[in-house]
Amino acid sequence: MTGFDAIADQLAGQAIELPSWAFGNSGTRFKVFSQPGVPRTPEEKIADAAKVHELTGLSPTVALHIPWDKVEDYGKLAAFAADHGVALGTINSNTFQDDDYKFGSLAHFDRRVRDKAIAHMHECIEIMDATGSRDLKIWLADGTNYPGQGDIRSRQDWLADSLQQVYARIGDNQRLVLEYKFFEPSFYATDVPDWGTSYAHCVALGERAFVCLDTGHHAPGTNIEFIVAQLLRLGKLGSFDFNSRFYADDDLIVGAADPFQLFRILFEVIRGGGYGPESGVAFMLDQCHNVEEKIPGQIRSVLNVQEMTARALLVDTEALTQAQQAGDVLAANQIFMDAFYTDVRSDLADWRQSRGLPADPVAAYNASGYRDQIIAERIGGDQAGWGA
Ligand code: AOS
Ligand code: ZN
Ligand code: ZN
Repeated sequence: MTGFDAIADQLAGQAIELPSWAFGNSGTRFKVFSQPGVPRTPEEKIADAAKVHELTGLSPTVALHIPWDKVEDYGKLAAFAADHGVALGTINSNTFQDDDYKFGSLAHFDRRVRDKAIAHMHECIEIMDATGSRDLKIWLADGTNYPGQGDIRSRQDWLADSLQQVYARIGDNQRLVLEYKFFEPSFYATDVPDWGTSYAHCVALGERAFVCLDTGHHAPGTNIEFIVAQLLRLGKLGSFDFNSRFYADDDLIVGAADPFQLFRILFEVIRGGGYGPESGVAFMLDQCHNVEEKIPGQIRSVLNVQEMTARALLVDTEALTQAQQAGDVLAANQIFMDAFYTDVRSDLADWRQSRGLPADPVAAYNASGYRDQIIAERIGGDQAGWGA
């Protein structure tokens, strides 16, 4: 077997977690645009995510965000998700939309505020116990805007201490994943700016702490696939927040701005043993759909990841190693590019049909009647937390 047939089986286990917030109204700091039919409740967000999974077979879990997805009974919410053919995934904490967090949360100079943020993380872990979720994701808005504003060294110590207290409650089958971002909402210094800082804290915490890599959180020109290779080598790559960007944290459809970068990242994921359910590396989307429709936007996103995964699996690694070790620069580059330029779309359409899935999931969504149904049923849809 060669070509697509040789890699087809490896596509079967692919799972890409959808963010509940992708289905709500969202926007920029300039304007939140509302769309008809958007979910009014966490249940309706889950139903939309389940529709994406039904049509693609690619997204068996949904990430929640607390408090945006707050409900009385999380066990019941997990049962609701199961009834719709999906499970609840990563629990995303929120320590950035409260006046108390103006100067930070886990890295704040005031113990009272740190304790409040730690208590929120503990609440998220209790929710994980109820939902059966594995991962607590921590992204911190902590940082400073002006030189001298804060003691950046002490803030690392406060952060380390706070994280320790959060980690102490992480169960044996649970994980803490710490996301980094080098800017925004603080612009002079953020307290977890880069993979190295996240890695240092995770190593200090222990074996159930991992780094979360959001593809939109790096300076332009950063070689993200190198970070992937390094974190996999160190055994500390926990998860991806996939999206794409032209400028900064644009949160656009993954693979839309730079499919070649996505291909290069996925090649290193596969090369480093980070692909597949056993690897412990979670693929998630962290996106908002401000001007395009949300459900087809999510369908397009998971298909983009699948497409670049297929192309990355197609790299002839044996020939590549030979060319690399012979010092044949151009041959090695050509082998790599040959896989990238392989159009796998019709093979993937056949592959989907052979598994009882629609060949074209976006067309199937358009023909499904689901859009009309939710527009008719959902009057007064909620906006996602972003832009709230
Ligand atoms: C913020 O920039 C981060 O990407 C977060 O991962 C995320 O968008 C937010 O915490 C929603 O969960
Ligand atoms: Zn993110
Ligand atoms: Zn982000």
